[in-house]
Amino acid sequence: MKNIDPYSLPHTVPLGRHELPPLPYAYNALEPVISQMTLHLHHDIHHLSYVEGLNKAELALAEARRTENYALVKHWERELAFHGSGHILHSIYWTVMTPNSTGQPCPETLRQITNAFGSFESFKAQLTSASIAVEASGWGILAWNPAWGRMEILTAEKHQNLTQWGSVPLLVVDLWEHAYYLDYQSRRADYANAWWSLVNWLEVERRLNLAMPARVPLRR
Ligand code: MN3
Repeated sequence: MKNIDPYSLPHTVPLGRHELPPLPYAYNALEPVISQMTLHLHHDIHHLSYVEGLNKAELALAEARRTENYALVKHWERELAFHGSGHILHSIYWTVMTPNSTGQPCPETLRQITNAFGSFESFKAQLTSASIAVEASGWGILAWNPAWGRMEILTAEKHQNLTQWGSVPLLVVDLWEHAYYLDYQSRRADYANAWWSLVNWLEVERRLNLAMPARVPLRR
């Protein structure tokens, strides 16, 4: 397998080089709904700490690969997911707000909302209820599910839950006990190592080619 230099790939955010995107409006633009003080703290301090934490995690994992020392891999994968999801979700949050809202969805959005939820009113009621009910570091999310070809309302109770929102799975390995226990019992590592001989790399390549054009860069 050839060595990939992430610094030379176009359209790639190099490892450890995520940046805080500026707000697309003035800090006082969303008043009185959201105050200038809130936006300053939320954007300049909270979002920045996600960006810094993400960069730190990426560089720590690069160092782990270089030194082949994975002793802290669980910690850094958690950091990667927590800060990565925080950076992605906040970047989207800023851009889906505006002081000049038209107050109603555009035609295709409305068509998809109606298709998925029956009506705009039902959609709004479900998203509002779900957002109010969500616990902890939570988000209400309207998402496009490419597997089913329609919108879905989802919530993230802990936005890290070991994912980065918007990522498209290319290759997955099931590590629930039901996947290996009859064959390997408690020897999960044996299963995880043996599993590699089963991978359908042609399918992974097909999924990669479908996913790559779908890249939606975070606005700057
Ligand atoms: Mn926040």
